[in-house]
Amino acid sequence: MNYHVLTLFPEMILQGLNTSIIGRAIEKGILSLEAVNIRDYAGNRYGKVDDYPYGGGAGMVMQAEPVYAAVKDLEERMSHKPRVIYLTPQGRVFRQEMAVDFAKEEDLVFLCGHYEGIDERVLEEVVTDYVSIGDYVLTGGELPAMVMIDAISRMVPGVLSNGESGTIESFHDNLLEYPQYSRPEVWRDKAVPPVLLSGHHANVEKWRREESIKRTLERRPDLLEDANLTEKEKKFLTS
Ligand code: 6GU
Repeated sequence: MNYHVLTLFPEMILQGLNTSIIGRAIEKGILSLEAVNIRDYAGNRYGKVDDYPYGGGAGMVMQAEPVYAAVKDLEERMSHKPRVIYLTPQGRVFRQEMAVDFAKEEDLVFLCGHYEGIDERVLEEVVTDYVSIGDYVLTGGELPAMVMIDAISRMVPGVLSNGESGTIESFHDNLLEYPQYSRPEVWRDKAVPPVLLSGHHANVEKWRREESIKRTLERRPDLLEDANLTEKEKKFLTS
């Protein structure tokens, strides 16, 4: 997976993603990360890439041509047309299924806007996916791009060490993860649920499934509509 991030703040992307699991995957060559400074395509000596909005109003708008030139320059170096993701609160809200889908791509281009956004005309020309990370407003697309890159990367084969941990966890099947416990067996008078010490694998699995469903009902009931529950589990929920 090769990530290409178009931004006015390349150092933010490079610093934010060179640690921990993602940094290791880049070192191993499973992922690559390139941050392109849109300012390098300004076409003037000052690196100015924004101007006042037509029709008036507050703030500045990022102009079409520098963004267009940066995207075209990237595309010329590729043998196929990549998906170009524009980070915007007006996009489809990012979910785990989308991370799984994006992880199948060879290249992904992230376009980060700032100020009051980017001239609509270049968005119409180059953007394939409009994505938001939730219903609140941020100052730019860099943090959302980093959030998406983190979530997508852990779905790329070889990035996580334990092959299991990419699927058996929160949002697999639209259920939240079951609670986890480690040593000691008793901590401040709180004991680990006995079934986890029983060594009875089937009972452990049954308990975890029930805890997942209970927890989802309590904290994220909205997820249950799309969860894959058995008839018996559905009855348990309505009882
Ligand atoms: Cl993708 N961008 C900005 N600027 N704000 C957001 C967002 C994206 N997603 C939620 N809020």
